[in-house]
Amino acid sequence: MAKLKSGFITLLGLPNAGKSSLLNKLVGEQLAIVTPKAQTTRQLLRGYIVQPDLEAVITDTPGLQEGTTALNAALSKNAARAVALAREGGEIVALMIDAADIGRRLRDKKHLGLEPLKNVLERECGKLPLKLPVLPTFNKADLIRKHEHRAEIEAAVMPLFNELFEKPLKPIWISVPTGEGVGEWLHAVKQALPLGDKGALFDNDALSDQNLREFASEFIREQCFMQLGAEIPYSVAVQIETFDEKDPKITRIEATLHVERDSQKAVVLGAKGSKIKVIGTKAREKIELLIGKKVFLGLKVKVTPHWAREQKWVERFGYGRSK
Ligand SMILES: Nc1nc2c(ncn2[C@@H]2O[C@H](COP(=O)(O)OP(=O)(O)OP(=O)(O)O)[C@@H](O)[C@H]2O)c(=O)[nH]1
Ligand SMILES: [Mg+2]
Repeated sequence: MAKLKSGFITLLGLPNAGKSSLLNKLVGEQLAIVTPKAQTTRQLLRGYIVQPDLEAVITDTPGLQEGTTALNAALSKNAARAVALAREGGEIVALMIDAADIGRRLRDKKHLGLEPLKNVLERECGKLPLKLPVLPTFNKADLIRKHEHRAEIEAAVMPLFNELFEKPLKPIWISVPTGEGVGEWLHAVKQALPLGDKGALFDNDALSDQNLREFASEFIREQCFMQLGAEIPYSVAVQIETFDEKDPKITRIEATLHVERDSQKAVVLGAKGSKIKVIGTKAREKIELLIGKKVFLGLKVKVTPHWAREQKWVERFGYGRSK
């Protein structure tokens, strides 16, 4: 059996660092949803990198954050769980830093704002430093062009890496839009991964059903970000009620959009249902592209008061456990 580098890569970082953007860039498809807002991703999303000498499953995680609601806590727990899983498999974590944000904070003489990384990892993964290969990934390099600024940012952040992980690898600077450093990043990942059998990581079906449901749910949330005002998307939970692939010609998906208040329901529906219609049409088009099949997408909107504060609902919507 042919051998190549093979294994799991977990993308980790604060909200808005650019994890989903990098996943999309690496898999060459717009799988994960990306928005300028923090706390976009809610699911652990897997993508696949297949090259002649590398096969990897790359997991995008929700940004680590302190749990002020059941939802925040569950999302962080999810991401940290991904790290714990990676640790068992001896795989690699890419901890991503928004270098532009650190640059601004240094200039304004503010806190670096990285405490949630330490707090969450310590709480969820046990004693620090973690024995796990970690690749410090400084993203948004396109916004920090000067070499001395990069050096200053790196010097400010690396002590934290050394506190969190036993032996961090050499940091790499990347930019998702320009592609700077992405080849070098992939090379470093390849070096760190073990040799394995070709095809060993994948079942034939590159995207599992579970993953498809999660992508579908995220695509619907993406359209909420695109079509609705600034705050409402954070109050929307998407629950996939039906994902029926029995008919070879059309996949039937039914989903409920839970919002927290009546007033939000009215906004999501729009005048005579016009908003929910656009959300549904656009999300359906993306889901069809992903699964390569026609999709029927039925959406309903329901008020589930304060769902984000209640463990029961957060869990039922598939966003994980907060405890
Ligand atoms: N200039 C620049 N912007 C970037 C880069 N990478 C990502 N972005 C932008 O940063 C914002 C956040 O990107 P996401 O990929 O959604 O970030 P994330 O880490 O997945 O965020 P969460 O899902 O909230 O944890 C988006 O507006 C991206 O377009 C980069 O290399 N350079
Ligand atoms: Mg994301």
